[in-house]
Amino acid sequence: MADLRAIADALKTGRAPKVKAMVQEALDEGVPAHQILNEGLILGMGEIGVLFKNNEVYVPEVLIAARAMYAGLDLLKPVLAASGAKPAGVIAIGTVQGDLHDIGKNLVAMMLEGAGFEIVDLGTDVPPEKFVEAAENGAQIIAMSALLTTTMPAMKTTIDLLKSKGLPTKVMVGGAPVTQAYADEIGATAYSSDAASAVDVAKELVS
Ligand code: B1M
Repeated sequence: MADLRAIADALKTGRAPKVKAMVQEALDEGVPAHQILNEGLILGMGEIGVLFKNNEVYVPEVLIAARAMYAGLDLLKPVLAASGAKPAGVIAIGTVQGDLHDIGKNLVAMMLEGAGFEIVDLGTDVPPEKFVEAAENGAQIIAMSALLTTTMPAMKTTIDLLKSKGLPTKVMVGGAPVTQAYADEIGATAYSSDAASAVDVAKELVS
C-alpha cells in the first residue's frame, strides 16, 4: 500500500528516482493526486524547509530535495491539471534588473511551488515592466530577489510602477542585502529573510 510518509522521507534525502517510483505507485493504487502532493511532496519539502531555516541542512541538500520534488511533481501536474485542482495562488518571481544571481531566487521559487503555489519564473535581470506585465496577467504576488546593493533600488522602481498603474498586487522582497527596514522604506507588502519564511509570508498574503 502507498506510504506517503515514505515519499516525504525519500524527498528529504533527495532520492529523485525513488520519489518518482513511489508517486507512480501511489497513483496506480488510486491515491488522489492532491493527497500525494500534500501528504508526501509538500510535507517533505516543508520539513526540509524547517531544517534549512535552522541551519541543519544547507543549499546543496535543499537543491537536491527540490530536484526530487520535481521528479514527483512532474507525474502529478497533468493529473492535478485534469482534476482542476486550484493552486494556492499565482506568484511571479524574478531577480531584479541588473542582477544575475539566481540561486536564492530558485530556492524560494521551488519552496513556494512545493507549498502549492503556481510559479511564473521571470528569470534574472528582470526589468520593472516585465514584473508589471506579470501582475497585469493575473499574478497575485510579485516576488523580487536582489543580491547586490546596487540593484536593490530596482525593487522600489518596480513597486512605484505597480502603484502608478493602480495594480492591487502584493509585493514580497528578499535577498541577502535586503532587510525588513528596507522593505518598509520602499513600500513592499512583505519581506522574508529565507526561502522557508517566504512560504509562510506568501501563505499569509493570500489568506
Ligand atoms: Co556575486 N556577489 N557577484 N556572484 N555572489 C555576492 C552577492 C557578494 C555579496 C560577494 C561578495 O562580495 N562578498 C557581492 C555583492 C556585494 C554587495 O552588493 N553588497 C557580489 C558581487 C559584487 C558580484 C559581482 C558584481 C562580481 C563582479 O563581477 N565584480 C557580480 C554581479 C553580477 C550581476 O549580478 N550583475 C557577481 C556575480 C556572481 C556570479 C555570477 C559569479 C555568482 C552567481 C551565480 C548564480 O546565481 N547563478 C555569484 C555568487 C554565487 C555570489 C555569492 C558567492 C553567493 C550567492 C548565493 O547564491 N548564495 C555571494 C556571496 C554570498 O552571498 N555569500 C555573491 C546562496 C543563496 C541560497 O543565498 O541568494 O542570499 P541568497 O538567497 C537566500 C536569501 O537571501 C533569501 O532566500 C535564499 C535562501 O534562503 N532570498 C529571498 C533570496 N531571494 C529572496 C526573495 C524573497 C525571499 C527571500 O522573496 C521574494
